[in-house]
Amino acid sequence: MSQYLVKNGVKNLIKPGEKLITTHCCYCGMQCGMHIRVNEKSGKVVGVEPRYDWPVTLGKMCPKGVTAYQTVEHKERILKPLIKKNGKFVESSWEEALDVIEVNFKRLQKEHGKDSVSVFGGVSMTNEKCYLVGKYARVALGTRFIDYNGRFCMSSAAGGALKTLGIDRGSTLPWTELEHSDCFFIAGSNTAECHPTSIQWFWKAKDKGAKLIVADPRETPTARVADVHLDLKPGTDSALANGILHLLVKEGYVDEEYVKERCNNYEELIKSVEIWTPEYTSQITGVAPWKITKAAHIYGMSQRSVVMFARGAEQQSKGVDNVALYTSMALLRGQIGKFASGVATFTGQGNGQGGREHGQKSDLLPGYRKITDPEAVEYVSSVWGIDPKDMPKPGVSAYEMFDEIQNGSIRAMHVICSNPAVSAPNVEYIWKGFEKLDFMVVSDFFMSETAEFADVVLPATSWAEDEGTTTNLEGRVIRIRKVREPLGESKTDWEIICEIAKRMGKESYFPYKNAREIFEEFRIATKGGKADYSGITWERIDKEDGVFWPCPSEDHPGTPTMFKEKFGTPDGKANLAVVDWKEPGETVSNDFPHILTTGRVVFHYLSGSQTRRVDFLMEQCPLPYVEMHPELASQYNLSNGEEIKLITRRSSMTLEVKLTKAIRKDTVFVPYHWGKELSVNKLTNPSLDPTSRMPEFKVCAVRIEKV
Ligand SMILES: Nc1nc2c(c(=O)[nH]1)N[C@H]1C(S)=C(S)[C@@H](COP(=O)(O)OP(=O)(O)OC[C@H]3O[C@@H](n4cnc5c(=O)[nH]c(N)nc54)[C@H](O)[C@@H]3O)O[C@H]1N2
Ligand SMILES: Nc1nc2c(c(=O)[nH]1)N[C@H]1C(S)=C(S)[C@@H](COP(=O)(O)OP(=O)(O)OC[C@H]3O[C@@H](n4cnc5c(=O)[nH]c(N)nc54)[C@H](O)[C@@H]3O)O[C@H]1N2
Ligand code: SF4
Ligand SMILES: [Mo]
Repeated sequence: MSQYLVKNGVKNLIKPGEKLITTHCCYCGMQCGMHIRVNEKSGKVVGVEPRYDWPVTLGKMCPKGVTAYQTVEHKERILKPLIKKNGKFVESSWEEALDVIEVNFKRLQKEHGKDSVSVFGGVSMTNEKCYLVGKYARVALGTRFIDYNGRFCMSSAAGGALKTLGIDRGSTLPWTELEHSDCFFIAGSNTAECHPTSIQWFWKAKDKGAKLIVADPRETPTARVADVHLDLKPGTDSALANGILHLLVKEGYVDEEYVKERCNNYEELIKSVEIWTPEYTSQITGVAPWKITKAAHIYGMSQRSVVMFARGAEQQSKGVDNVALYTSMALLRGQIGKFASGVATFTGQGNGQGGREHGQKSDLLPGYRKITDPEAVEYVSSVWGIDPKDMPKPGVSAYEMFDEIQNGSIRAMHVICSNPAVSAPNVEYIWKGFEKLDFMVVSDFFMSETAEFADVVLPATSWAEDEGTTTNLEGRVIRIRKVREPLGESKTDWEIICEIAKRMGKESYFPYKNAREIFEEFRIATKGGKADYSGITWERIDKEDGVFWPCPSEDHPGTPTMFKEKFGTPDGKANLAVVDWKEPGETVSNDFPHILTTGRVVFHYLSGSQTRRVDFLMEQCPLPYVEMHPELASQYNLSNGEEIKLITRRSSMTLEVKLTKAIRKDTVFVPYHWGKELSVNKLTNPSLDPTSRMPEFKVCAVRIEKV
């Protein structure tokens, strides 16, 4: 007799000798629902089945997701702690590795103060772990220097949302409503490659007549099917958005009543967009005036529209301005807080939303509380059982920590769940920083390019070996299940933190026996904060297919739609953005005449540390390349597949040319999923957004040389 796992009425066949564990994909913010196939006898992960009844992704998965299970039992998994001796890693016991960490952390803190030890976190971890990383830095190490990879990811989206709406919940509406929208304005998102399982919702809406507008310097697969493709020059989003706002105002598309009741700054906005005629906007953005007008008309006439953006618009030295201006389009149209309409950023990493709310950021405490707010410090200190006076001050952003290494303030770093040796901008500076550190620890399950710099590498468990929660791109808190026992001697990130805390004499503050206990403390720590999870229980998540925060009590239904009545600002009103366009951190010149932008391909994930270890994905996309328009290539007499040198003000690298008409003639694009000499971040500009401290991954000036 065949056996089935039945979920929400959907029957999933269980193969003989196997069991199915229901969880979510470890990679992007879509957090696709899946069942992992486990051999009952060996306990090993053997495959994956999509989860058709998961309401957000309905059984769809992408090439990364369907192969993610192969990383769990991968032969390159780190199974024992490693200590570098005479330049070579040697396997050690946990005792020995923890001894080395204890001695070095204590020595450095004694000689140079508590802040000399820093933490660099990541958000491919559960909420429980992300929360604990923040507490680890503040309580176990007592350092102000903590930041995380989300600084390179969601910080501008967060900054823009806080400025305009007062709360940073990535999406103001649930994804399941998208099929009822009649217009999508998508800026700087390669949706089909980076959030592939979203596309089904756009198709459903399109089948009912919805319109699609895409702003991207490249004709991505999503731009190709758009009604209007706004092929803007990289770094000109705030000009484009001002141009659209100008037309919304001039041509009577503003929902005057909504704006009057719910928004500030309308008069100022009218003045500020005055100069942004289609012709002037075109001069700055390079987009034809008729396209700008057509986009404004389509967007202006739609009744249930969603403005969406991703890193294309956000990873700029004015990412916050861009987000605030795009968000203002939705505000002028009165679209936020209503059914099937609103604004959304495409959250990047699996727990990019939850991971940014609970204290890995240099200035945040759990529940989106500010570490500079005495009341917040008071509250969180009481939950943690520490004296508020002992709460460290705010630190600095991810890239700026490397300045602190150079000036001698930071002497040690513990990198948990990130690979900045590939993914940080101006990466040769990062390499120098790692070399300069007196002591470096990395927690990872693979020997990443960052781990290679470490003195001690601790074997963390993968996503499949622990349970907990994540928060998907909608703001829906969901359950991650333990699929198998930890491989080798690997330990979960929270166990590792508890071990080090014990060595630092802070054992009593980290008494957890399981992830569930951390979750229960975390609920209390978030209570009353902007990101309030206190009403969410693991049981509710199971029963309700996830719960949307804020959810302040167990009888509160959660908040799928944000800002129905008021915004999260002190006066409850949204702040329309009144900002002009600014040049990118660096502009083209005779020496560096073209624009370089960077990003992703469907087959790889971030620094590639995981996906470069999956054969199928490497067969599809083994190496980085430069996308270039044939007309630009002809200036240099280049043909497809030829090697060229890309040179920026920081460094140079050699890459193959991939000719395509699907990119602007003044711009080249390189995917960033490779390390060392293949890392395009050797070239990128670390110019930072003044508020979000987001680096400008999306725009720098480049020269091309034939080799
Ligand atoms: N396949 C895959 N999927 C992923 C990831 C991955 O690594 N691989 N990573 C996940 C994570 S963490 C993230 S953050 C997201 C990222 O998701 P996206 O932001 O969609 O991905 P990117 O490729 O970084 O950039 C998106 C687009 O921005 C465009 N762009 C470049 N410069 C500009 C500009 O100045 N303005 C505008 N409007 N557009 C510009 C690029 O041409 C590109 O098509 O994806 C998530 N999903
Ligand atoms: N040029 C350029 N650079 C970029 C970007 C760009 O668009 N262009 N995008 C930026 C963005 S949006 C992002 S999000 C960053 C991401 O940059 P990274 O943080 O470097 O991304 P990952 O490759 O996910 O690195 C995570 C590491 O942690 C390990 N890991 C995974 N899960 C766990 C876990 O649960 N515990 C532990 N301990 N380890 C784990 C993985 O094996 C991997 O080595 O890159 C940024 N860099
Ligand atoms: S990478 Fe993203 S879209 Fe692909 S399967 Fe995983 S969660 Fe889904
Ligand atoms: Mo990201």
